[in-house]
Amino acid sequence: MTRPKSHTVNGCFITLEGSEGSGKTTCLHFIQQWLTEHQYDHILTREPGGTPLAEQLRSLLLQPEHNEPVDTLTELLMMFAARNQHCKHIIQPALQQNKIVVSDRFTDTTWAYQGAGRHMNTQWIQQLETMVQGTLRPNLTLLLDMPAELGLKRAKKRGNLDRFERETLDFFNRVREAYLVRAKQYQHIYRILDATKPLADIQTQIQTYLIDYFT
Ligand code: T5A
Repeated sequence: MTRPKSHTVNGCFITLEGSEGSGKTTCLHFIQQWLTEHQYDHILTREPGGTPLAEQLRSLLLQPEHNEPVDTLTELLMMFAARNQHCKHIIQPALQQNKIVVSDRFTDTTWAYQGAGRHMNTQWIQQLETMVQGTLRPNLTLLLDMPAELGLKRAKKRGNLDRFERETLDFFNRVREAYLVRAKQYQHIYRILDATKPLADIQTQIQTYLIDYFT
């Protein structure tokens, strides 16, 4: 299959964002299929995670039970420790090789979950973002937006809730609101998708955004 139009990609960073169960992982596979069909050199990755060490941090972060309370600053630092490994070993090298990097979550999740959800000091997030990423920011962020109740219902269907999925509805309402505020603030990067729609409709919309971006 040929590309929609002749286009050279000089490295491009796409992120998928949204609350629990909004369909990010499902959409990631659709994007992979689309990029493969159109012969774009790409990698798929996720946060927290993406490298062996970052994946170990992910397991610790998602593990529901610990023998001590997880302090919110510890959580924030672990997210950025994992991100640092991810940026240095996966994202930046791939972008330098002019690949398209598609990540299931990135720092916008931190702004929404730790910033709004946990009420963490946003200056700390800002400082860590600069320290870890320098100027690295997504070129395109697809936000799967839906009422928090619906996403949690989908996530709960799978059973075995992780540490975040056990949070309150208020927490996830704050997360959703923070995403929508960021989408407004960074309109040139964000594209909002209605995650309550049937998957086929969402995929059509994603395809439109991808064609729009790459052509
Ligand atoms: N975290 C992460 C932070 O707090 N700070 C950070 O900085 C970072 C990076 C990671 C957790 O870590 C937190 C946030 C998260 O809580 P995760 O597994 O990456 O965990 O994120 P989750 O949101 O928990 O992932 P989920 O798998 O729950 O949700 P997805 O990927 O959004 O949803 P998906 O695709 O698995 O779909 C869920 C179900 O819905 C169905 C699917 O088939 C599936 O069964 N579905 C649909 N059903 C109907 N209509 C549609 N349109 C559908 N789309 C999907």
